[in-house]
This record gives sequence, C-alpha cells and structure tokens, in this order.
Amino acid sequence: MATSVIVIGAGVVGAATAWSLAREGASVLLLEAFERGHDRGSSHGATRIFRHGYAEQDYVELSVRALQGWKELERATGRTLLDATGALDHGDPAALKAIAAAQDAAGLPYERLTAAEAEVRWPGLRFEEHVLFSPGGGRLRAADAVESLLDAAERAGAQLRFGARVTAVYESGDGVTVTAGDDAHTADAVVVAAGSWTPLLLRPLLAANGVELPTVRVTEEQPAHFPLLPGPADTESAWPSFVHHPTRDGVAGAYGLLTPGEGVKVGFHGVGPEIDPDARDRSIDPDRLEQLQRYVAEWVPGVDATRPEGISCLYDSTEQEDFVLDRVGRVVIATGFSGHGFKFGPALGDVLARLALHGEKAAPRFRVAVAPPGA
Ligand code: PYC
Repeated sequence: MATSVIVIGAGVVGAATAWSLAREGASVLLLEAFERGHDRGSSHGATRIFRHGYAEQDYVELSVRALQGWKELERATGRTLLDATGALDHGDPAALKAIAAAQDAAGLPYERLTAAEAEVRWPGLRFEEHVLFSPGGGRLRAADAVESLLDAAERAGAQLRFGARVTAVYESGDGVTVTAGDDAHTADAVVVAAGSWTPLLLRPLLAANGVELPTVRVTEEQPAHFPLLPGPADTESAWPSFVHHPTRDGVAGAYGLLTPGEGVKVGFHGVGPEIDPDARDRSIDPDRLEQLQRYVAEWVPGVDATRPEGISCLYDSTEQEDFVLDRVGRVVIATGFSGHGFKFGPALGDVLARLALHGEKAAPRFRVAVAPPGA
C-alpha cells in the first residue's frame, strides 16, 4: 500500500512537497488554513528573486537543484515561471568574495564589475563597492509558481483541501493524526510546512520528544513597489534582481527586482517587528515606509521613490537564517525560511518528501537539536 502523508500548508514549500510526494507514489492529503493562493503568509505576490549567489555550499547546491525543479515544473505545466534577468550582488567586499568562492566551487558563472561599470550597464541602480553579476539568476513568477505546483500535485494524485486549519498534530498508535475543525486525519507521516505557523503547531510535540526547535522569529516585513521613471531604466531588460550587502554593522541589507506591471519591488531584509501571525492588520507603517523611500532615493534612481505601494508579508527567521528541515518520529518539520526560501521551492519539496518517505536526512545545517537520552 502507498505511504500516506499529510502536508500542512499550501505555500510554496507545502505545494512543492505535495508535488514531490505524489510523484513518488505517496497518498497525499494537503491541508491549508486559508484559500488557494492566499496572501496571509510568505508565498504571495507576483515575483521573487531566483539566485545562486550564496556563500554557503549547502544553499548553492539547493539552488542548483531548485533550478532543475523549476524547469521541470515549466515543462510539466507548459508555463513560464522563471525569467532569466540575471542577479546582482553588491556591497560588502567580504560577502562578495565568499559568494564568488562558492560559485567557483560549484562551477557557476559570474562576472565582476566595478560600481562605475555596473552603473553604466544598469542605470536604474547605484552600486556600492564591488558588483557580482550572475547570469543564472533571475526572477520567479511567484504566484504562478505556487499555482503550478498545486496544479501539478493535484494532477499527480494529491488531494488538496483549503479552509482546513490544523489545530493539533500528535502521534497516534502507528500513525500521526492531525485535527482540522471537526475532522481528524491519520497518516503514516506529516509534513508541517505552515510557514510562520509551524513553530506554534509543533513546539509542544517536539518539547515532549526532547527536541529543541531553534528560535523562529515571526516578523512582518514591509517592502514596496516603486514605479519606473522615464529614462534609460524604463525597460524590463534594465532590471536584474539585486541584493545589497551592508558594508556597516547595524545597517540592514536590501534587495529588489522588477515586478512587470507593478514597478520595482524593494525591501530591507528581515528588519520588521515581531508579530503574532494571526493578529496582524497588514496596515503599512508610514515611518518604515519613509525609511525605505530614503534608501530607494539614494540607491535606486531608476524609480520614483515618492510613489511607493507598500506590501505586508511574513518572515519566519532563525538566528543564522538557516532553514529547519528535519524529521522527528513521524513528523517532518519545515520552517525558518527567513525570507529567502521561495527560490528553493522544488528542491525543498524534494528534501521534505525524502524525509517523509525514507527518513533521509538533510544536511546537518538544517537539523534540529535532539537532547541525549536521559537529559
Ligand atoms: O532572495 O535572498 C533572497 C531574498 C532576500 C530578501 C528577499 N529575497
């Protein structure tokens, strides 16, 4: 009989996991608290950065796997999901050196430019220190990507239920049971990919098993779209995705990319206040927006910094921004995506499906700490 797996959460990670599991022949039930394609978590919006530009080999490898997965999903659904705009890193020379070394180790191409050279080539941006351009990076069509993953999962046999909020997960006899409203579902394993809600759902069960989930801070982040100004950067080809690595302590990193039809999305990375994900009103904080506008006026001259359209989204961040991908008993844990997880969607689905079906561990960086027996 097929292994049965419940997946909790239909954001990019849950949807990708359901797709991977269903393709492996598992019997899959995906439960999502909100409606299909909802905007309450971390997976909504039209675009996300795709890039290989990490200093850590684990993430570079995951990005290469993810690229294969996105291409496969494009073939399976007939949709374009990844636009090859390239991706830029600029700022802190030490950060760029580490990224370049990791690209070298993985055999991934990149180009080094001075700030002055880069400003000629991408006139919508200003650059600090050195610049790395990675032609393999780009822009994911995020909303289409999540829908495509859900579609592919369904076509591979997964059952999807929306408006099914899971309130408890517990091991029961030789299975694991989850409750959602009046319903209880039992399966061989469960993958909890509920983003900012995962720690809330799992902490009691994990604590009872002597497992320490790393601290996951849930914050409300507030990037914004800015319209293009007429001029040399008023064209789609002028906008690779970009990450600005801070050169001074205490200054936030920033990122951005063009969302066709909406303008250039720019945000500070992981600076928002901690919040309860069920108690947020999603209103835009004018002081934080003004701070972002000041950044944009200085570093993104190709857009109109006076006309922002604020966005509210959630980050579930660990201290080192490392993901948590592990299994305890019959429960697979997926959290800590720290605002940079979307790009890895299909690779994460693959890792989580292997954990659920075969207990195959992810790299040590992604594991939880288990107390020794008797501790
Ligand atoms: O791709 O790493 C990323 C990123 C950071 C903030 C938003 N996206």
